[in-house]
Amino acid sequence: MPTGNAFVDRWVEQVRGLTTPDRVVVCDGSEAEREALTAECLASGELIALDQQSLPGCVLHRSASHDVARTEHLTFISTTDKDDAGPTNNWMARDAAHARLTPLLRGAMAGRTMYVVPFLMGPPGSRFSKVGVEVTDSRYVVLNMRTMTRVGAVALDALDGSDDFTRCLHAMGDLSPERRFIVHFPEENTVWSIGSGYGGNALLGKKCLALRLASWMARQEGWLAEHMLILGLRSPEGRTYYVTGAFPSACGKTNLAMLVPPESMPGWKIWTVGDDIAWLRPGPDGRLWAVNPEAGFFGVAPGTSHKTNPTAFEMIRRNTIYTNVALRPDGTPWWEGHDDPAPPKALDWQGRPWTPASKEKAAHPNSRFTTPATECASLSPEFANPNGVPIDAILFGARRQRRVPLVYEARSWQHGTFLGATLSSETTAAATGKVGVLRRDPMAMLPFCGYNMADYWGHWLDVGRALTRPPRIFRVNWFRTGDDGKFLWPGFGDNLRVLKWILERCDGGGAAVETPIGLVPTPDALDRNGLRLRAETLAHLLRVDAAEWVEAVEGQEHYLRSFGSHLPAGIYQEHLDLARRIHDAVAPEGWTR
Ligand code: GTP
Ligand code: SPV
Ligand code: MN
Repeated sequence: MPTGNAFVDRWVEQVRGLTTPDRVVVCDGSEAEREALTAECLASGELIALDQQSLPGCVLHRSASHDVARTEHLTFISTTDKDDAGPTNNWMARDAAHARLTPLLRGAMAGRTMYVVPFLMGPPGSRFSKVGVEVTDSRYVVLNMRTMTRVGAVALDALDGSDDFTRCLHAMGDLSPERRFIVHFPEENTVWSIGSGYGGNALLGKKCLALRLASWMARQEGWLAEHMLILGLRSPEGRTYYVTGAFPSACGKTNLAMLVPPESMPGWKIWTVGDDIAWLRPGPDGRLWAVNPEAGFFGVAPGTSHKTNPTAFEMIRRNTIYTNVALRPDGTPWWEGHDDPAPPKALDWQGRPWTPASKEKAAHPNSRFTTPATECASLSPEFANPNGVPIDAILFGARRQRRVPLVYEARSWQHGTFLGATLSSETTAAATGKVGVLRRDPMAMLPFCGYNMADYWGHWLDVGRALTRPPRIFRVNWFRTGDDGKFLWPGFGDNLRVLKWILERCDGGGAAVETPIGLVPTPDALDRNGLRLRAETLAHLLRVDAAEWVEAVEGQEHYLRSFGSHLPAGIYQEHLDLARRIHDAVAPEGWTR
């Protein structure tokens, strides 16, 4: 069945010859297609129906038990020159990648159906948008792609007969991590993924195209592809602002993007533009403009409740694919951090009997929901605006139990780029490996930058130079803990208090104090109306203890130097300036360098 695009058809033929499926189906994105695929999945057991009375259109998927998160050690950038991938990426020579993956792909779809999914990332008719075609032998992947991207004629129309599309080849293989590879070929605008059905490994429009390959294209074309939420805010005075935020995986983007203002802050209105990926371009007005290339949300289920994120909680009651959550006897899902107490009995994420006495979690910590953006009550009217939205502020956020204050402002675009470049965060369940380990995650892009990280920082500085009205840049941390290990800041809706100060700063107001690391709000500058927080706690949240930064700065020196000649001078200069300010702050009186 041809797509009508000769380049697509020729590539699909090649893939068919290699993977030898029994059948080839070109997806059109129609409702009938969704119904048919869902029915097949329900019959095969790939999906389990949930209670359709309370959760219309909702289904549950259980993945293989060792295929539940991104596998960063099996993710590669394959370029001619190793230096182009840089020291933070796994690199595979092109020939070596072909030699390793071709045997795994050969005959990989025998006895199965190969689905051809033409998809558009970004709004139709937008100069931001990019086309991909994913070929996959997983119906679950097709159903997820239909929610997360714009599938069918809308993509082929955007392609308009050209060969300007990302070739996304996905095969389930035997799901063994021994034979799992996610390889990106930026020079050929191609991704090969085999051996995983998990979101970031298998929905190739998302992290593979929209971040790794897009970041490569963006460098060439003068824009930025970022792991960022996009949020709109209207103040009680009626001014509208847009903010983006780069936080590492499972560090709060979806929650911030759907923030519900606390009752004590009446008059604020919040809109969700995106929760995971932003494509940013300098506009003719010298401002930075953003679109969300996705069409749905692939969000973390645990911790999602009426209390924490009512917008998401309501949104996932319809047309949602749940992956690896627990199942209650009444056909409804449950997870840790749900409003309902633990059910007396349930099936855990692997389908095994579970009770509150069980040692293991009922839902996988990286269990997810896949929901169309159109189900989100706070979806911005500008969501599909081909021009995007103009950005006032950029946030870099991460999980940091210690040292990093609730919020501080960069002095300039270059200083802000430095704050992003030196971002570190405690690891989460979104990727396989140990949770809670502090690691560098520059711009929250460590796992997603498709080229040399230091060149990427240089590109940030270049983009900044193309802006006459650049967004202001801030560092935020909702996750500082007290001596008892508990979060000091209430987070979620109350994060609006921090955003309010940020927007005041953008308008030239908002009281701040200079510290060696940047500008921190005075305690009174934060709106505390209705907030029950002890003065000592707030002081702790805002504290910058220069002595604690001495060690951090030493580690940074080593880290930045590891990028060698690729390190932009401006970034190193910011490091030297920080080191000097920290030194001056801790040096005893009369002590000179
Ligand atoms: P990815 O989809 O993996 O990129 O993650 P994300 O950045 O969108 O993370 P998400 O908003 O889904 O949050 C992940 C976890 O952090 C959830 O369990 C949330 O409940 C929790 N979380 C989010 N915001 C806050 C906050 O302000 N404070 C606290 N304490 N936890 C938060
Ligand atoms: C993340 O891990 O940052 C996610 C989920 O947003 S995934 O699409 O699997 O990468
Ligand atoms: Mn993400």
